Amino acid sequence: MMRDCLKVNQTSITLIKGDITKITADVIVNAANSSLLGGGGVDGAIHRAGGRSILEECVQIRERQGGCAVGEAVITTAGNLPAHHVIHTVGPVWNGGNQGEARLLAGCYRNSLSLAAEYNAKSIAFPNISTGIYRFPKQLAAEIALETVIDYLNSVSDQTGTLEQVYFVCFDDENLDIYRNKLVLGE
Ligand code: AR6
Repeated sequence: MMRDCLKVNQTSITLIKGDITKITADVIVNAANSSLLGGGGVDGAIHRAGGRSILEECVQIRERQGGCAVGEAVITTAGNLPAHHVIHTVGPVWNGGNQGEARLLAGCYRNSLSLAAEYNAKSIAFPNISTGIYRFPKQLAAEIALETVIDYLNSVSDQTGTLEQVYFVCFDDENLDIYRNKLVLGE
């Protein structure tokens, strides 16, 4: 596993190459869909490795609020995973860029961070939301992810923020290279 790191106030942003289901963190984030009932990609991997208790809580959330809107986030147990909680957020499907995709993707990161803060999470791990099945261009997605997380960390720096670690977990080499360039070069 290789790592690159950037510090924003009290919080380290760390790049990890690998499988998010293996990460020990207070929260891992799932790139879900609005149904919350699972799917392929990282969503499928999280439900497979985490077991039925995650799906059971997703079903309860569906009954309460009818799923999860694009850009929003909900939280469940992490079941059998090493993480404590899973935050399920729904990224936008890329449709050319004029359908609010950038704003919605930023919402995924921001809403996941504030939900994690409500649970006093010290660490959170993000996958590269929307850059798989939902076809969001990886370069732009990485810019939005990093900018949104850094802006969030700067905006909460004077409050009692407990977040110590943000991990970006890159599964594919293309995303890893993009994030590494941005973190190391500070682009
Ligand atoms: N750990 C970390 N990242 C992963 C893993 C993993 N185990 N597996 C894949 N990735 P995707 P989306 C990366 O398609 O584009 C599902 O069916 C992958 O390389 O998982 O937001 C949902 O139910 C890519 O960079 O999510 C939705 O219907 C990133 O995760 C839909 O896909 C996101 O790819 C969501 O599409």
